[in-house]
This record gives sequence, structure tokens and C-alpha cells, in this order.
Amino acid sequence: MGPGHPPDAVGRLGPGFHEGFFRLGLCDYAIINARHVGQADRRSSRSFKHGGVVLIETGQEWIMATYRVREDRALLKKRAESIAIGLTVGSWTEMAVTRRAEVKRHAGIVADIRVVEDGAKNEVIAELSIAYPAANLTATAAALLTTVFGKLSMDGEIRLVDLTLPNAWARQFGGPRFGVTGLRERTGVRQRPLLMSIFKACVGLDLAELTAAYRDQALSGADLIKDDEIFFSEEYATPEQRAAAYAEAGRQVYETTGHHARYAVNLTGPVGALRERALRLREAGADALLFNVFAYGLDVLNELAQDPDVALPILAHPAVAGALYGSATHGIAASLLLGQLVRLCGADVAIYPSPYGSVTLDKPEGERLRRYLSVDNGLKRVMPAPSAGIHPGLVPQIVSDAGLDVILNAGGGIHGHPSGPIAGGQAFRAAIAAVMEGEDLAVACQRSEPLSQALDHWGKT
Ligand code: 1AE
Repeated sequence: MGPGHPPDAVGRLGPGFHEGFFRLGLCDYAIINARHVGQADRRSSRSFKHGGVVLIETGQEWIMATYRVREDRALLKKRAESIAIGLTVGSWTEMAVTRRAEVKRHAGIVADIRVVEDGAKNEVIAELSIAYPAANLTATAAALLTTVFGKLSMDGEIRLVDLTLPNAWARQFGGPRFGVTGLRERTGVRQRPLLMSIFKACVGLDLAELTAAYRDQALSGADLIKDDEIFFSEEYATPEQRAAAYAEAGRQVYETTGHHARYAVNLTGPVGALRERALRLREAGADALLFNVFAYGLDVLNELAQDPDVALPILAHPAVAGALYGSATHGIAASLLLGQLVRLCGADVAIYPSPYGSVTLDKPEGERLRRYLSVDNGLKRVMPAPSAGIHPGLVPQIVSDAGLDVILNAGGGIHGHPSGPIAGGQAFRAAIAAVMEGEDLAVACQRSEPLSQALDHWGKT
């Protein structure tokens, strides 16, 4: 259990009738240590021995959150209990109402307390796992985050590091409409990693200049071409005008080269107008939506993803997420935000920093993130797009980390190529082809001048 093991968590329960072990989601049993069974809650309908422990059927689903805290060792238990009760049925002070049976079944449970590091004096770094009855929540990101980390997020040194959700509960969100398989079908790219080019330099350009830049990126061999996430300005070209102009430019490139690029437009504007705009953009020819999910909100993403009329793949951009995950001691782990939660709320592509480029996420956290995107939980798998400072020399490393179901997402690594963006995309495509052939880039670059130039310029990992 704990970070790195999202599904099928097994946690230790806290004192009193909660003490013991339980398994989440799959079977909804509280598993109580035999030696503590005397203290077990006898209201439960059934109990039986299994491998030295006693299983108590709880008859409900649990959502388990794990927090990393710094705390006085002697106060750990009290801290855990106050979280379990404070975020469910109680408050900081004793209240008679919480003793009522129908209220009590909504109480959180201290599932586990693990000391992971000794700190100064009596302090320790510990992980506290708290199980919350799923019945307390509606299937929304707002309910989930407010329950497990609402006011708690402001209560000193505490970080949400893991969330375990019962599959049936998670499925209520809907998840991605297209996922990895749907995206491959829509792009026609069946096996190899995809290349996504990011518009760089867009604000201040007029429609003709933007369209020329789109054409170059399409000619470069990019499978997807996405707006920069900072593109909000409509002074020179509205998103609707861009979608229409790029669709036409893309059609021309397809007729001359046979390569079909797809456009992901930045979905912008007031929240209440997003749906209508998404419909207009689809009508104008956009193939996918780029969405600044942490600026707009996870539930906004989910509304768009589940809307049968919108029905376009959605690329979740991580902008602003660093404010939530950036600290090692506070906030929410990046893997939960950019992996688990965006999947739950319907992203088809998860954009996140790779460990190698200009903005980085450490490698184990990236691995956890990708596990959240693909773990078998009944929702479609999400396509990972490790990003920021990606250049052709990184392609073998990224594919080795993530596998073939990955998007190489590059802005500067395409537009900053010494011979321009068309060569920039060609260098990536040559690197991808080499990886598919199991060929070293040093060998492949003998056949590809753009790749050779890119490796000279940015190096090779
Ligand atoms: C992690 C987000 C990366 C991003 O949004 C972006 O625009 C990257 O651009 P380049 O590839 O670093 O130029």
C-alpha cells in the first residue's frame, strides 16, 4: 500500500473497533486482527476467519487517502483520528450526534500509521492512511478533493500522496471517451509513438502567419499539432478561425504528401461558454481540445469529456499544477493530479513534465503517474505525453520509460531546429523510426540529415 501501489490497497486499521486489516474496493471487508476481534464492531453482519485474521464485512465501499505528515511521534494517532473524524462526521470538539449509529457509519477510519523517517527531537515523518466511506461523496472531483484534502490541506505540514478508489465508484466519473485506443483510431497511428508539435510563438501572429506555421508543422510529419497553452488572445485570430484555416491547410498537406496531421485547439473563454465553443470548434474542423484543467477545474474537464456532443479527444495540460504539487511537504502528489485525477475526469492525453527537459518531474513520480494512467480500473487508458524541453535525442529514453503508447510532445525541440520546424519534425520522426527498428540514433542519423543536425545541436541521451 502507499505511493506506488494505486490499486487493491490493503491497509491496517486503527485502534478500537477499527483495528486490523481491510481490503478496499474489491471485496469491501474490514479485516480485523484476530487478537483485536473482541474490540470489533459487532454491528457488522458477518465475520469469519481467513488466514489468521478475522474478516468483517462492512457492506460499504471506502476511499482511502494517504498523507505524509511531520508530527510528534506521541501525537500521530491523535492526528490520524482527528483527520478521520474531522473530515467526516465530527469536529475538533466532542459532539453527541456522532454516537448515533446512522451517523457513525459515515465516520472515517484510521487505516494505517507508518513512521517512514525519524525527525528532530520527538518528531517523525509518517504516512497516515485514512479510509472514508464512499457514501459520503458524490462522484465529482469537488467532493473527492474537498473530503480527502479540503481544509486539511491548510493544516500545517501535510501532503496527499496516494488515493485508492474502488473501481465501481471511479467508473461513475466516466473517464476518457477515447483513451489510448480511440486516439490511435482517430489519428490512424496504430503502433509507433506519436509526435505532437506545439505552436511556439503564437500570440501576436495574424491568421496567415499562424496558418503558415501550422502548414510547416504538418509538413514536418507531426501527428498532432497543438496550440500553446498560453494562447488566449483572440485579437488577430479567433480559435474558430484558426480551426477552419488549419483544417484547410491540413487538407492541402494531406493531398500533397499523404500525411494527415490533427489539430488540438486551446479551449478558452468563460467557463459557461466552453461547451458552446467546443461545439463550434468541432464544427469548424478542430480534431481535439487542449484544456488547462487545473486553471479551469477537474469537474469542468469531466463535463466536457462526458458530453456526447463535444466528443473530441481532450489533452489535459498541467499548467498551474505545480502550485499544487511543487512542495515536497505540502500539496498533492503530481502523480495523483496529472495521472489519476485527469484520467478519472476524462482526459485522453495527460501532458506532464518528463524527468529530462527544461521543466522536470522526478522519475519515480513520473512512473507512478503513468501507472495511474494505465492501471486496470474499468476506465479507458490515457495516453501519456511527457513534455517540456523534449528534443529528438531524448526519444529512445522516453520510449524506454513509457513504452510505445506515448506522445513525444515538443515545441522548442521542433521550432528551434537549426534548419527550421519542418526539419525539426522530420528529425523526431527519424528518431521514432529508429527506435521502432531498434537502431541507435548515432546510426540512424547517417540516413537523416535533420536528425544528425538535431543531435549535434541538442545532444543524445
Ligand atoms: C509540461 C508542459 C510543457 C509545455 O507546455 C510546453 O509548452 C513545452 O514546450 P517545449 O517543448 O519545452 O518548448
